[in-house]
Amino acid sequence: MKFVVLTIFPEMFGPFWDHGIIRRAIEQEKIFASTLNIRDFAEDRHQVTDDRPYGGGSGMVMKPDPLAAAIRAAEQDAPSAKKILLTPQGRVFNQKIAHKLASYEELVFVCGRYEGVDERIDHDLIDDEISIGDYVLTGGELAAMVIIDAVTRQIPGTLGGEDAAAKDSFANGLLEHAHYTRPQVFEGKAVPDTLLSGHHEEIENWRLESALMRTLMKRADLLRNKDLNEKEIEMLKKWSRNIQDILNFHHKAHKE
Ligand code: 9D3
Repeated sequence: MKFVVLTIFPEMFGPFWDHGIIRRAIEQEKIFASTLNIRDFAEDRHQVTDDRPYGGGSGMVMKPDPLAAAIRAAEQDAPSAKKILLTPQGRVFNQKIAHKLASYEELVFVCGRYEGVDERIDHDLIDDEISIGDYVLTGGELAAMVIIDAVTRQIPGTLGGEDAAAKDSFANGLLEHAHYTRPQVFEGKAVPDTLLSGHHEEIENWRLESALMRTLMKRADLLRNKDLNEKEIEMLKKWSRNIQDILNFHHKAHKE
């Protein structure tokens, strides 16, 4: 996978490329990463990339000419790339989109700044528009990093060891089960016995139950959209019966 990022702040990406899973993926040549500075494509003496909006108003607009020249330069470097504009107006990024993007050979990310990019940077130059959520950032750079991080995790062999991408939260529609490491007792709180038992099947069941319970408590919306298997339905029914018993008991206690 080749990532090319167009930005007026290429320095923001140095530390990002240089750490953790991204760094290892680059070292292993699973991904190739580069940035192009949009400012380098401005023709004027001061290499200006923004200008005042026609029609007036506050804020600045990203000029179309340097940006178009930068996108065309990126195309030289990555001719088959899907070109993605990061913008608050884009479709909202999720795990499914991360998985889909990982199937491309090359991706170009266009990071907007200021109030937005000139409207004439359009369909010929951009293939897709993505937002990372409904909150206001100061530019597309952090959004590009979020997407590159999530996409890189989807590339086989980038996570070392086993295929953690398949086990990742959301891949199976559930939040992750609870995790514990040493010490066995921390501030009076012990690790659940099952996890110390060495009994692999019981541990797997415990983890499934933990994942189901956490999803129900924290993200019930995920459960509604998930295809539950028989085991998962049995666990939910068991809790439902337990809760019903508690409610029945309280109901009786109130009547007496
Ligand atoms: C005043 C109206 N604002 C729109 C919500 C203008 C505006 C604010 C911030 C326009 C652009 C930006 C910069 N943001 C991005 O470039 C951006 C972004 C974001 O702000 N949130 C979530 N995803 C993304 S992707 C790019």
